[in-house]
Amino acid sequence: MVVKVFGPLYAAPKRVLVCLVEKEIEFEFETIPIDIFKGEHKDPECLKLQPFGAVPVIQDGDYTLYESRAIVRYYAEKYKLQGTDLLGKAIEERGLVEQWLEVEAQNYHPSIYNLVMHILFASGMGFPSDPKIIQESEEKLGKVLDVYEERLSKCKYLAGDFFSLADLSHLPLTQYLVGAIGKDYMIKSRKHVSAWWDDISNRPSWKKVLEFGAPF
Ligand SMILES: N[C@@H](CCC(=O)N[C@@H](CS)C(=O)NCC(=O)O)C(=O)O
Repeated sequence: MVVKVFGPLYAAPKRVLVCLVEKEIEFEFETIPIDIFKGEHKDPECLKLQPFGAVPVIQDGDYTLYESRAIVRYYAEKYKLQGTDLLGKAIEERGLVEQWLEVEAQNYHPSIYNLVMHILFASGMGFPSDPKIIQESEEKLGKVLDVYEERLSKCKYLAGDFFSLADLSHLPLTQYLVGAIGKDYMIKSRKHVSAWWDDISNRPSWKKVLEFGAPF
């Protein structure tokens, strides 16, 4: 069965791609380019697949799924016994994977997303970059990273001593933070966060996804 991934070059789709590579289904997926800067994600055909007008969407046979974190949970479960186990073995480990996935979505993502939008994309997307939002987002993200520093001083990865979906989910936007938006000091100034980032960003799966290219 070939998995189709719509909109592969952006951050949220990369969350899906790195999961597919970790689960060793990389030779069974096909990417369908969608240019969000040309508004292709709002075309009627795309809206039929993702009615909120965003990527990624996957089509796995006649099964369609959107929302990147739902998609990675789906594949981690569907291919539980193949490739890297991304969910933990015991139910308590699974609980912690889910907890840190939620932390990524609810605490980490909003601040880093604002930084990316206001530092990188504001002019391209036709809205003014707001220095107040940038400053407040950096402060909020710093506080979140302080919690991560404490957590990662006790275990190698967020959910424990095993790489999981929780860590994987941080890859795309943290890559912007250390790269294109030039705030790598936020990671490097925190010893345990820095060691964690070095570890997860050097995984062959992520290096492979970066080779697929990025618009920025
Ligand atoms: N919660 C969604 C967010 C997806 C999302 O924001 N995708 C971006 C690309 S990284 C997008 O399609 N942006 C276009 C838009 O929102 O108009 C998910 O995780 O799948």
